[in-house]
Amino acid sequence: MRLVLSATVTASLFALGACSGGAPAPDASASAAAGAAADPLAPENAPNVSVIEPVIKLPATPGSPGVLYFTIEQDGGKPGTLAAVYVDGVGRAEMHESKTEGGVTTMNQVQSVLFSKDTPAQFKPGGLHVMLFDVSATLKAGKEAEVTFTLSNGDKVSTFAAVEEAGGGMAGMDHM
Ligand SMILES: [Cu+2]
Repeated sequence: MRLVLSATVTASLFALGACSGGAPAPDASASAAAGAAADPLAPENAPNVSVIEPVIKLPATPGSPGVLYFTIEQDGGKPGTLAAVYVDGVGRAEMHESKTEGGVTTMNQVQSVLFSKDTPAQFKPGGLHVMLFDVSATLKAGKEAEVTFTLSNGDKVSTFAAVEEAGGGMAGMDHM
């Protein structure tokens, strides 16, 4: 199954089915973002955007997905829109949202997530999370992996996430 992802950022949540889709990674070729000509030693991180406590949970079993949790907030200025996440050593990272209704938990892919100073976006168990497919064996517990967050305006924020063992539970389901 191939999911066709619209490039239109509507800040809506799109229900694109569960995690089993074999969709290719969204086009991440926009790495040549404009305005990157400043001090080469300075990080090119977007101003006023903070990523707090990024943590990668490794797959419970090899080949199953891992998951990334964090909180992202805008410290000032206009609210931001998170549009894509890239994790070094991971084949594909998708933003998902878990919901439980009537005892049934479903997980949908989301295309963008709004965040602001007053309303940070919290990616945590039971809600928003970033699902990590094709996790390389180079990611090991106790180490760090570089994570890059791309906003809808092209700004990026790069940081390092702690890598931890899976929390147990059913393979690939423990993040729900
Ligand atoms: Cu998921």
